Amino acid sequence: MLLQIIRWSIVSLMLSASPVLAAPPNILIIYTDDVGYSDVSCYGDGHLQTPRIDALAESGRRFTRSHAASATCTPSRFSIITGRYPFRNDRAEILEGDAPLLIEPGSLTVASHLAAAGYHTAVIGKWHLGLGEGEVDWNSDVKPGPLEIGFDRSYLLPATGDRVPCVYLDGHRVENLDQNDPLRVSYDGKIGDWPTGTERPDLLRYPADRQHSGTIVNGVSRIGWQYGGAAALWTDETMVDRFTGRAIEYIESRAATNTPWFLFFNLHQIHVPRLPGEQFIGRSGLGLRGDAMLEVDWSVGRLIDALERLGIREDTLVLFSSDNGPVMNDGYGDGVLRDKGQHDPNGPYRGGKYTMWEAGTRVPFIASWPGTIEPGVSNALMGQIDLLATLGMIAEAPLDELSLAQIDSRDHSLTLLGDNDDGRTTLVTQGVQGLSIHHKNWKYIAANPARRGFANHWSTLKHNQVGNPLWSEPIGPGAYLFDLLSDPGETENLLNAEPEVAAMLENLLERIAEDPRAGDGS
Ligand code: NG6
Ligand code: CA
Repeated sequence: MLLQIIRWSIVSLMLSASPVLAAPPNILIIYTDDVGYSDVSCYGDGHLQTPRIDALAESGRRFTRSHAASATCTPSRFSIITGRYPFRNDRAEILEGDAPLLIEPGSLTVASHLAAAGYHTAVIGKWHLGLGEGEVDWNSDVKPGPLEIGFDRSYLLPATGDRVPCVYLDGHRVENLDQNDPLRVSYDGKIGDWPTGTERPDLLRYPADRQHSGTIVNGVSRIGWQYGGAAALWTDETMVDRFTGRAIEYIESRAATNTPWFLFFNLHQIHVPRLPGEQFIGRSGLGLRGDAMLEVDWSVGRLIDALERLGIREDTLVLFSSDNGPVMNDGYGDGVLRDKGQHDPNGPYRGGKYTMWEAGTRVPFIASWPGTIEPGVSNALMGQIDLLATLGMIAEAPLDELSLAQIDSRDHSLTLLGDNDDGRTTLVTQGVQGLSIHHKNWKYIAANPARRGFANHWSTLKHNQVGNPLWSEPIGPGAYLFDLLSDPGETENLLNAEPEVAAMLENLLERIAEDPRAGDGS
């Protein structure tokens, strides 16, 4: 820690003659949805090409051993924003579209911390961290939300694309809402007279499972029921363009000021429903999922072009990652399994979204800051959990000891910026069935997850009736131990061969669950 502080003080001193470079960088996090390890071509198998993301990686540091905090969205986002492992909050599970805000206003967040350090802060895109305090009235101010936990600006998709309400939220207000056509939302049962997927399958572009057979919007039935707010409905096909446009407008508006900015940019691609813009349909040759990935690449390219056009590329740290691993069938019969060709989004890793297998959380992670980060590849163990402390350090606002004692986030700025290759020694991740822990070359998947309150989402997910095979591979009831160095595909369970290691990791996991200070500071 001390070292980092000294490092930054020296950098500030050395650069004090050059105000542009001396300033902490702008920070852009491009956070994608359900993008697997191998969906980006510089991590991949060559079947799906993402040239603009590859170029970003070539301009910076590409991490091969980096993990989201969880194999699903809400918990991963929770951990980026709060710096706390999601299992510390009982509600940090996949939220419905009318769930209350998960993060306490006034608590430490990456946005509030960077704001206190002098940053202007914004979140654009998918939120899925709840809004309001329960019983949200979508026709008046929807709050508390991001603006109450440290963001200065917000433009959101409230939950997921497959959940109602299918509207954008601009600050506290539903965008384009006609007050004479009030928006109503329910997760308890049908409301209003808009048709549902169950009633009118003939209106659907593609079939849906029971869970996704609620209100039909734009030819797709969603989870939950919505009625009213017709003028405010989104069009899925223009969502990426809409978010990217809003992000560029935000960056342009901030470029005119002297204040650094932080933009948490959350694309909904390539989550279901996969409805990419017309110009991408058929372009990947790998079905809608591949086409959606090309749209992600296009969005990344537009953002980088904007930074270059504004002359702030070298003043901006750009991070690219995903909230969890890949999934094929996730509620809709959109043909992606049939159309995927030779492309394997997992790379060499087992499992996928929802699971504690490696592909559940091991995702692409790229850090690019031309002129500061030397291009290269790092095999250091990294976790999104560390972004709060790491970005705090990069913003020249290291977290104090009191905050660090209460959260799991730790400063790994030296590894992020390429000054060392240390990363973490220990990292906890989770899937819907429970917790796992990485420690050096080992990975331990804990047994009996129910004891940690994960008795879970599994029951809902089982109802997924669309297509085969299953959405991903469930974990068996017992514990697992793998040596990822020799067995990255998690094929050989060493639990019985290495009982001391397993006991040590079970114990370490228990201690971290009790107290963040037992987690990894190195
Ligand atoms: C699940 C949905 C799935 C997806 C997921 C959230 C069912 C059967 N499945 O509950 O389709 O919406 O939630 O994905 O309802 S995430 O990436 O936002 O975590
Ligand atoms: Ca996701």
